[in-house]
Amino acid sequence: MKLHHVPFSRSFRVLWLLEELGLECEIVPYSIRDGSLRDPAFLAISPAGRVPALETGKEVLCESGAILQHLCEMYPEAELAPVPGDVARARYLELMGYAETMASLIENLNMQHIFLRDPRQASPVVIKLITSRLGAALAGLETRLGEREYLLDSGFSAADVMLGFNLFAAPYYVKLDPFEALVAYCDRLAARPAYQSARAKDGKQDIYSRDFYPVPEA
Ligand SMILES: N[C@@H](CCC(=O)N[C@@H](CS)C(=O)NCC(=O)O)C(=O)O
Repeated sequence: MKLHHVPFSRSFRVLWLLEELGLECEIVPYSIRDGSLRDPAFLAISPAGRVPALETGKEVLCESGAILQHLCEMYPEAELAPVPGDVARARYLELMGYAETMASLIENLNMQHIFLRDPRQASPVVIKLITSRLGAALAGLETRLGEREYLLDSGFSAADVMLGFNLFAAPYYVKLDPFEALVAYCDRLAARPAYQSARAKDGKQDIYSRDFYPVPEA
């Protein structure tokens, strides 16, 4: 398999799940800054110019949630996704979708704080609104996690990979300290050997140059 990958982006979810499954893949690295995601050769692989894109040997797949789900179905013995009919399935599907609700907020904040060519075009009002929505999404996750070790009662799953990835990016915009369950959960995720080997393969991120981006004064 071949993973088209930007360090510290959603393609990390695929890298991490592959490690959880003990599967090898070749990593093709890109930068989000150098135009390589708009290169016609990459657009032929990923028409929207987004990562992840995974070449499985049979087909090319985009969309991190779909890729994770597909891999879980290809390797059911790993039990990383509740199968149809399992009582945990509905919550699992909800959490997989929730992860993208949250990731799209982070992506919008990345755009406002970091990627606008002219930073004067950023809108403090929009940043305030999106940051508050991200805080609300984190609060919802804190409630879901409660006393649980992982998001599903059945234990670690691909939903933890989807949402866990977000939790390492969200603190650039919202401090996690008030979310005690999430802070402990992040520590648990970071201690997983598969997470650590995925981080070792991830590459150096060139998205964030500061530890925290506060909401600017309106
Ligand atoms: N819903 C898609 C979103 C993919 C996506 O937007 N990836 C970002 C990186 S996190 C990207 O490739 N951005 C490049 C761009 O927008 O130019 C997924 O989960 O794979």
